[in-house]
Amino acid sequence: MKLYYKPGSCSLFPHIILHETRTRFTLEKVDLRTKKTEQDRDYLLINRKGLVPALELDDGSILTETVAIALYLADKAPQYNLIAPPNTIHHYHAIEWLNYIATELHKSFSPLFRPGTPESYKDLLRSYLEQRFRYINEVLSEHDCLVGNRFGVADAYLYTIARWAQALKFDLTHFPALKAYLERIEVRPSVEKALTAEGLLLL
Ligand SMILES: N[C@@H](CCC(=O)N[C@@H](CS)C(=O)NCC(=O)O)C(=O)O
Repeated sequence: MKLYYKPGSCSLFPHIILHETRTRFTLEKVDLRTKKTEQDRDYLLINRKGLVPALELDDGSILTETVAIALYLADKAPQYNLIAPPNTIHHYHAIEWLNYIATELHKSFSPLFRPGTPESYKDLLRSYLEQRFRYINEVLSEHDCLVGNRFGVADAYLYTIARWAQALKFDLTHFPALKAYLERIEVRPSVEKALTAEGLLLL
């Protein structure tokens, strides 16, 4: 398999899951501005959406969308227990978190990285995101992980997106349980390997 990625972007989430599931894969970096890959290929011919991540499967087909890729990898390697089996309530709680992170966090962060976003809208987004982090901090002050007290797909997604809070200088000192959680996740070998491959620093 091959993961098309941009360092530090949401593609870090499936990158972590590739390591968690001991999947054999290669990486190809994408310049999202020029839509060229590091092998000088037109990325729009690989993923017409022009977004990372994209996963090239061994049959050459392409799977896109962070959550779909992560669930595909987790389902292919159930022995690593990255999501509870279907028909258990923990399975649906994992999906509940994935959806929350995608819609409430991921897509609220995106405009903060765009140079054209008006400052007043950025302020609104920052306070919206802080409310979400307050809720997550409350949950994590009672639980070590998001679902069933074991690391799973939702934790890899939350770690990936919460890194952006650090990059954008959100003050996480108000959220000690979240901070401690991110530090616990960061020392997982899968996370360390993905960060190293993407040239990223620890939080
Ligand atoms: N719904 C997509 C969103 C992916 C996404 O937002 N990717 C960003 C990086 S985190 C991107 O490629 N942005 C490039 C652009 O907006 O041109 C998913 O979950 O995979």
